[in-house]
Amino acid sequence: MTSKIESIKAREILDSRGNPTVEVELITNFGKFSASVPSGASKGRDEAVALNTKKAINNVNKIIAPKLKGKDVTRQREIDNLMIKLDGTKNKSKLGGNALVGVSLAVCRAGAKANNLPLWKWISKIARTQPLLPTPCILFIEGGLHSKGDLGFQEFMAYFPARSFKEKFKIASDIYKKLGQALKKRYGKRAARLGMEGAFTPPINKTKEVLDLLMGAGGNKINIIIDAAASTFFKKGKYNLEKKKLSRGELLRFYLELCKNYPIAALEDPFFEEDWQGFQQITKKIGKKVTIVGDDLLVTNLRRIKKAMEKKACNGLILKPNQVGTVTETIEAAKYAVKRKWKVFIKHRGGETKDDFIADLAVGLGTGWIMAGAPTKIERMVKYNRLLEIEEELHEN
Ligand code: 2PG
Ligand code: MG
Repeated sequence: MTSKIESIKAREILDSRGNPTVEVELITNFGKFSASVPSGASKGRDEAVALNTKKAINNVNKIIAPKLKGKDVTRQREIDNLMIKLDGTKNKSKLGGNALVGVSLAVCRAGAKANNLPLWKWISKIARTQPLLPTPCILFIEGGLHSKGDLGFQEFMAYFPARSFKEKFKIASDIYKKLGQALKKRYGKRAARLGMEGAFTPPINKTKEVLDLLMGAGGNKINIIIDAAASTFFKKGKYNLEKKKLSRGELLRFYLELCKNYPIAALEDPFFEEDWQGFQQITKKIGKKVTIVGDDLLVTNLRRIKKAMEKKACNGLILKPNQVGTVTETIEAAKYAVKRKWKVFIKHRGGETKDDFIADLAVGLGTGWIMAGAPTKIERMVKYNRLLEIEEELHEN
């Protein structure tokens, strides 16, 4: 049986921030498949362009849909390449990264069904990768653009060693609750305020204070990951942090001290996305011990990943399908990085939907890591819950 696209229709829905976003519905001769598109609050400049939602929807319905009609959904690469060509720009600014990625994810879901495979297995088949359950890096505290407070760094995550995904997730969510209680004791009602991705946003502006609180709740098995999202506090050549204006060298020293005193496993975006020297210096100093991860720096873009490798600017990659626009390009970026011994973290966005594609993506690519926010809000939980389900599927296999 061939598995053909009969029609594609995009519509506007609202994401977790209440902002309009794209949902794609793809109809085939064997069923209906959908996907919805997340969006970032702290975006990298080189990300695939998210067009105004109405424009993106119009591009799916009027330009992409007619071209894909009759195409075989199992030909992911062909379909993605066709969309990339149709768009024709370097950053998907003509049709919109948000238009392309919605269609690409829906096609992938349909391709899995056509092969009667769970999505993660289909992804591992087209990517030629070994499936593996990821370790969840759970979000505990939010600052930066993700909260209303004065905390400079955007995210404080942590992971805990255990034998299964289920256990790792359970330990982390218990600690999340424990931290919540400690914060309530200390700050009362103000501690209940949650950030964009469901983590706590206590009235603290000192990084070290946050780390001490995390250590108190997390115990000695904790491994901390900080997403500084430094582009968001870089202004006029200085890093504005904790009421000080720091030079690159001063910020570097601050990181070195933090890494000396706390069990920090990785630092995401420690410098502004064009501060290549900052990235190079920190990777040289502590890259062997602490993974230096590029998110805004790399935007899941092979061109920037290659540049970062050449410059030895980092040794970890944040992977987000909507930063680049298609499943095929996402797979390429991940494989390129893994092959060169980088750590690859599959990650959600600030604005999310009920779409759980990244859970299957993480397992299918088998890179070992996922970041999907705090264990609270439903748009984050669907990803973790899907991983619990996949863990069972894997054991049954
Ligand atoms: C990040 C992401 C996700 P945003 O910087 O890693 O947490 O944030 O989606 O807001 O760009
Ligand atoms: Mg980031």
